[in-house]
Amino acid sequence: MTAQTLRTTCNRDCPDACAILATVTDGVVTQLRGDPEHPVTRGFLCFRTSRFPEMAAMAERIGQPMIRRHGRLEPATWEMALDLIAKKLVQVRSESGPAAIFHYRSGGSLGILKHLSDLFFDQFGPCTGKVGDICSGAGEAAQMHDLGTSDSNDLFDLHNSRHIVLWGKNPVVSNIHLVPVLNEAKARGARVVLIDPIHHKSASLAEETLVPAPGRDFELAMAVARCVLDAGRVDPQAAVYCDDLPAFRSMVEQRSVGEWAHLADVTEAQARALADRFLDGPTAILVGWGMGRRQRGGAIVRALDALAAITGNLFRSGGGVSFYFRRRKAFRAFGPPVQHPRVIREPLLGHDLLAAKDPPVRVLWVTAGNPVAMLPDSATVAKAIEATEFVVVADCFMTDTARRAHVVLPVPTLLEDSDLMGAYGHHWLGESRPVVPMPRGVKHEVQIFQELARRVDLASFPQDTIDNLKRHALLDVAGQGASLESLRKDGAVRSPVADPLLFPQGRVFTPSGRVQLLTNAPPEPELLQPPNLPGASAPLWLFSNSTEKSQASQWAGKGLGERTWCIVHPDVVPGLKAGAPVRLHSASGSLAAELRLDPAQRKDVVIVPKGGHFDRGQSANVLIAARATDLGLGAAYLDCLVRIVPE
Ligand SMILES: Nc1nc2c(c(=O)[nH]1)N[C@H]1C(S)=C(S)[C@@H](COP(=O)(O)OP(=O)(O)OC[C@H]3O[C@@H](n4cnc5c(=O)[nH]c(N)nc54)[C@H](O)[C@@H]3O)O[C@H]1N2
Ligand SMILES: Nc1nc2c(c(=O)[nH]1)N[C@H]1C(S)=C(S)[C@@H](COP(=O)(O)OP(=O)(O)OC[C@H]3O[C@@H](n4cnc5c(=O)[nH]c(N)nc54)[C@H](O)[C@@H]3O)O[C@H]1N2
Ligand code: SF4
Ligand SMILES: [Mo]
Repeated sequence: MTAQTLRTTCNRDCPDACAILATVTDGVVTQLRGDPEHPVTRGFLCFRTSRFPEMAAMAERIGQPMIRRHGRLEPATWEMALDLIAKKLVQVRSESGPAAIFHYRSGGSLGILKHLSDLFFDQFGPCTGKVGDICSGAGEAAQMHDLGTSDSNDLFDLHNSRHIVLWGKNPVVSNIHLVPVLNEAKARGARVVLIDPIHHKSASLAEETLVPAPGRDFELAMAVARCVLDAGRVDPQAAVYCDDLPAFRSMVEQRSVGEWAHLADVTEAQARALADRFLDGPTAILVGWGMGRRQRGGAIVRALDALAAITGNLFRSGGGVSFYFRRRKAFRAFGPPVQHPRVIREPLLGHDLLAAKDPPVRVLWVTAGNPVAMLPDSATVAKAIEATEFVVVADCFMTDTARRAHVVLPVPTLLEDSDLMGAYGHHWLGESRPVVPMPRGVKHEVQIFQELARRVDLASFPQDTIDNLKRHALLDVAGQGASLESLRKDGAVRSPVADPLLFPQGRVFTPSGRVQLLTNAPPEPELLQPPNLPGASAPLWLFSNSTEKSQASQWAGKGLGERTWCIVHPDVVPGLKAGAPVRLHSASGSLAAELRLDPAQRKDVVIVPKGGHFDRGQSANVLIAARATDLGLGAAYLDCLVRIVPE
């Protein structure tokens, strides 16, 4: 028996980008551990990756290309699959123009080489592309507008915080390597507060938890701002580094602290205590993802930017308003920004795909995503994909989307991949390298596009080796300690282009150099009422939150039996017992679930897991209407009302 330890970097859509140590015994991965030397990974991995081999064994791995014949997907050779695709791409481009081809890439792997698929379709077309970002669109757009960037101070600057506000964030589940940093900050005296309408595991990290009404964070931020204004404690420099302070002030002064707090469904005392934190030493806001996934999501994040600015916390060590770490900043792009002849809005993908005319979308290429399960209004997404003439899906596993493809192309898993990774939860860069070879029938995506490029005579598409493509991506930072060789030697390197403090000069990166404060309260969200069937509960806000054991739709559903589950306060469904079969109804659809009860939850919410599979009847997205956020074309997943009916 020969055991070796090999290194790689996790490529999942997760803030942590962990450094993995894989023990490989006789060619088989026998253990996955976090690298103890990596400053953020610290020797541990999450459940879903430490158990990867057994989870992968349960999922339906795609081991060779498949082509649909007579309505069924059947095994095929790479020659056949790539010849067929090349012929179709060229034919559709010449008959209908490149806009008839739509390339959709999601975050199944965050490797930078995955962007070569964008380059291929740009050079071949340019083709139709997606706009918006269902994940972080609203929050990023808000910060770009206010601050000219969406990035963060160094993660370990949290050691200098007096208060840390986890605003709509559940690190124990979805950003687990933040937890040790929070614990260290606490040991140095930091005090953590959590603001979330849902009671979850991260409450154990906080000395205080605020449980506002869903989507009312704007009002809560206004209550805090009003306390700061009334106390005359606005940072004396704020008028210099912010635009529109007087207009911001008049917006805040439209209501009293008590009125704003009432709208947010917190007590006035809670709002005042939160304001006191912002005025008591450096306070960092860690902005989570949930409240940005609402129609007012952009305005909510803008309100948090404003709070950090007026309280003087934006530029201070231990402060800041951190939503994202710019994970691609260190990497040189493979081509100029893509100019699409037409765009499909990601949050409205089903609708836009069906509505596309002159030309219609005839070819759809999906990579690193499962839009049928994960985009809002899944039923329409499924219908639109089924109505498309030719669909190619590149994935490692059989998904709801792959099942609807005409050609399925198998790609490596995170243990077989070779790529470069930045992180959106810290500033370290890492390399992923195969710890086991990919199965014989599988191809690296770069190789797929290189082979296709040769078939469609795309001479400009890079035919370099993967290592050389990595070297290209690192050209701007290689001379500053982040060469491919250093990444290999050291396991991970801190990005040389990330300053310890995001705004070291005390100026933001907007065109005026000043923070753009929001000046108007956002309009009320439009909520679609669920049908009031006999025996139905009152309308409840639907939360479809991350769960520890699954990554979006990957591994979701395993061990769930026939039904997914939903959690409510017992008073929501008087007389019903845990385990009872129920059905959730929204204005868009219905979902069967098993009831779970939790007296710690608000009485106006219901929680289901994010990521349930569509074909198993477990996707929360059948309930969720496709609507965009106010900024950044995010998806308003969480502005969804449902009622529960016993089955
Ligand atoms: N285990 C696991 N980890 C993951 C993922 C996963 O699927 N599983 N997904 C990854 C991805 S794609 C991303 S983008 C990230 C983040 O992944 P997300 O799926 O966004 O993470 P969640 O943990 O669901 O965090 C959202 C939080 O926002 C809260 N929230 C919702 N609405 C509101 C509101 O109106 N106000 C406030 N204050 N809070 C609100 C929710 O209750 C929840 O606690 O995590 C990544 N990490
Ligand atoms: N209801 C609800 N819906 C949500 C959310 C929510 O909170 N609630 N969260 C949203 C968020 S934050 C996100 S980011 C999206 C996530 O949505 P998706 O990005 O569609 O997420 P996954 O289901 O993880 O699909 C990724 C796919 O990529 C595949 N994959 C893995 N590695 C590779 C690779 O190297 N190459 C290729 N080609 N494929 C690979 C995986 O097997 C998987 O099938 O879902 C969104 N949808
Ligand atoms: S999914 Fe996230 S937490 Fe888990 S190993 Fe990968 S990067 Fe780390
Ligand atoms: Mo995401």
